Amino acid sequence: VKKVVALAATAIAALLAACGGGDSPEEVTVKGLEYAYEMPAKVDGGLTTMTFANTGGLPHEFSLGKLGAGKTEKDVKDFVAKGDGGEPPSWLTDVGGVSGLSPGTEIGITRNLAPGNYAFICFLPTSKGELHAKLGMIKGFTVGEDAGAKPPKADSTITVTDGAYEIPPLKGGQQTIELKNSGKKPHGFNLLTLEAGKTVDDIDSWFESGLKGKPPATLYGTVQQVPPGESNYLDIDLKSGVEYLMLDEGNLQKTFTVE
Ligand SMILES: [Cu+2]
Repeated sequence: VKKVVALAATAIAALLAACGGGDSPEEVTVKGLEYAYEMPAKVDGGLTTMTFANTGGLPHEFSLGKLGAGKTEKDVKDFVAKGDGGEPPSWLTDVGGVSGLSPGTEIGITRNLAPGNYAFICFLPTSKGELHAKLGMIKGFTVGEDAGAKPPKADSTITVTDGAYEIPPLKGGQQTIELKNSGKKPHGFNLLTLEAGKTVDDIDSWFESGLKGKPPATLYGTVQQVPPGESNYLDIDLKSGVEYLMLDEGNLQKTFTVE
């Protein structure tokens, strides 16, 4: 009997190790809809897992700005309300959030966040050309001290260098993918699927038109910017047999078909 108990204890220890130990990151959900974000006012610092869900009927993005000392959501709202298209103020730093997510899509991102005040901002336009941000899609939140969470265990790794994406064979289903930037510059990991016969140029035209008409792609957001030498972790349900496209602001791109 003792031996069985010992074996069970070993199995549990192995299982915990496989899950990244007892220090898995805090999980919070950030919903985007017309025209608001729904999320907690405070999250853990260090590695945090955010589930991004577009629960609305239009595409939404989750651009992330870190605010300087003493700045709050109201300061971001005042800046956006001015709407002069000028450079962002020095106290607002773009730290790369999640790019456009199509309605009904959901992904998770685990990343490191330093303590301080932040804001999600949606710069996508309505069909009338108004920024969603001006209609309410600005949400300030506070990141606390580093809670010491450990990175999740990734099922596979997508690496970007300054010249290309390296994407291993990927299987369908819910999984965790490490998004690793081995380059010397920041790089994005924008994931999408194109509609039949559509190209990246059609996506550019669609954005330039203010997202008018039938979308040429389904957008899975992912991350706008991973700093050099760092990793983010993507939780996603990949569909077998589907061709996906990974984009970095149009400079780097790679298609891959899920097994
Ligand atoms: Cu939006």
